[in-house]
Amino acid sequence: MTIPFTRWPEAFARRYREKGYWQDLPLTDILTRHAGCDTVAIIDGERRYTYRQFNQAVENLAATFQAQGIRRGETALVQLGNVAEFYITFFALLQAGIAPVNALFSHQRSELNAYALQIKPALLIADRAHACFATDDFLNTFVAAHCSVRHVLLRGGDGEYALEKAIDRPADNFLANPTPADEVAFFQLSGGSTGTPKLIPRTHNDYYYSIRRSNEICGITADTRYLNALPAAHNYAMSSPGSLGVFLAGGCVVLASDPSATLCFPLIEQHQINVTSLVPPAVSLWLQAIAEGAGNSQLRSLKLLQVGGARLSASLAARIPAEIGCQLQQVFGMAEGLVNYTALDDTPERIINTQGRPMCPDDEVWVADENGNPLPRGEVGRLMTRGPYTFRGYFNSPEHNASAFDENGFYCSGDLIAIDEEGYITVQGREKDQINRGGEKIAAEEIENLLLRHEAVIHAALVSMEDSLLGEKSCAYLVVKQPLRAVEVRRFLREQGVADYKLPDRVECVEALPLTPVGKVDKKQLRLWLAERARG
Ligand code: AMP
Ligand code: DBH
Repeated sequence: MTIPFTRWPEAFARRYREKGYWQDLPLTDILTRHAGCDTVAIIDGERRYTYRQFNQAVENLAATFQAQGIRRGETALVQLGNVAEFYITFFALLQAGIAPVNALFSHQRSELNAYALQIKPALLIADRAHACFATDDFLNTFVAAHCSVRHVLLRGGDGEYALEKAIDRPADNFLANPTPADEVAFFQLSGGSTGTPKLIPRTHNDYYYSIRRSNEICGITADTRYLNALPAAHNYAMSSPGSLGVFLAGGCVVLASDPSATLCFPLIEQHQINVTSLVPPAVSLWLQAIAEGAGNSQLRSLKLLQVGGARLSASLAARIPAEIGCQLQQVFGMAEGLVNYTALDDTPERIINTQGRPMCPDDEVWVADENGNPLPRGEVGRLMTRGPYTFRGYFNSPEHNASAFDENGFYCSGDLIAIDEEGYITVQGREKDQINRGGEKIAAEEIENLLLRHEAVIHAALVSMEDSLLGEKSCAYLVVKQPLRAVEVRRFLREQGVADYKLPDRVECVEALPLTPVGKVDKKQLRLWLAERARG
């Protein structure tokens, strides 16, 4: 059984192999290469796993999957937070050739159902600590609705359902059986701009390259002590270079459940963390905590702070070296592939003002005008890209792919960028119908569709509004049959089972939505209204 996906054309695959980007190794090699190593790989609260223990745990769990009769080429839906079991499960599934979708821990019923509908998982792995799985109600409904699901393992569960038990049970008969390196290893999540959350097939070859190259650029070694405070399942925290990069180098990953200063500062001091990654709002909160008295003395070991996921203002960027006392690296990436970094030896001016350069010499990036024609260097337009770790199509989405890619296989990310003479990119805006709420992406259409399910809602449009901390928040413009309060709207959406970060921060009921000349909702006009209101 193989998972269907859009492959790179043969000539590209050959070139990517010849140039050494694709090495035909499974992602599990990241771990098995350290199988005999007794240094600490993961610190999760009081728990520590050496690489040897980590490998053993992975083998035990993979053997369970095999004993359960789950075959290579099947899929799993996984929802685990920032816990050691997230990585153990990830590698165990890959060892058994099972491709996971790693839902974010903030996701709820709506997202979980949407993913399951697409991949038809044989296996569900989740956490009793998550509201959806605290009782069996949703679990029973989910298993009844998705008849592909044959097995369930729950962290914090009991009896045959216990994930921990499967991890501790010594493996007999385990035989590594990952999918071939040029097949799908797992699915990454797209922030999306469409009604249903989209899945991104990632192969061993392309993802392994992305991680290996990130390590070179970011200087990750066996001495790296990385604090993972972003959602573990997020592409940034997994691969840029993220925890997988640190495992590849044989370093140590310390887990934090959130990026708050109160949690992270003591962890940095206690574990002598030297690298971590944040989104811009977390940087603001760290700077505020330092200014309000925490100081930066707990952060002395920190050498490198990566910031990405959303636009970092130059003024915030400039404060990092002085006030946090470490080097800044900007990261502009996407779960679809392309990752850009400022280099560690770039000038401060570059590091503060740009989002870096594509990490691979064979990343092809250009800027298109609205008709798809190339623009001269320096001009602002649509980001178009293809390369050895940029996907060629969303899973099972021929219609959306037809508009997301041009005829030469270039992916249009929906970002508006400019590229300077030296190839440095600045992100100038966005064309896709998405809200970037401090790095958490909201597809407007997904929420609009849910809002339209409300009996009082006639029309709905979700737009971004400026926010000093998060960069953007969301506002729902509604045309309604009877007045609706924001709390009612949020409660309704919560009942539909969507993640909290997708709930509108503000709700405006209006007589009618403004339309463009062709009759589409004029979101530019709505954002203008919001800006005018904000100015008072
Ligand atoms: P996703 O498709 O959910 O992986 O989100 C990727 C998107 O996040 C990019 O296309 C950008 O819109 C945004 N993004 C990521 N990093 C940055 C950054 N450093 N600056 C501005 N936008 C960013
Ligand atoms: O926002 C992102 O998706 C992102 C940001 C930085 C990403 O996927 C990445 C680095 O790899």
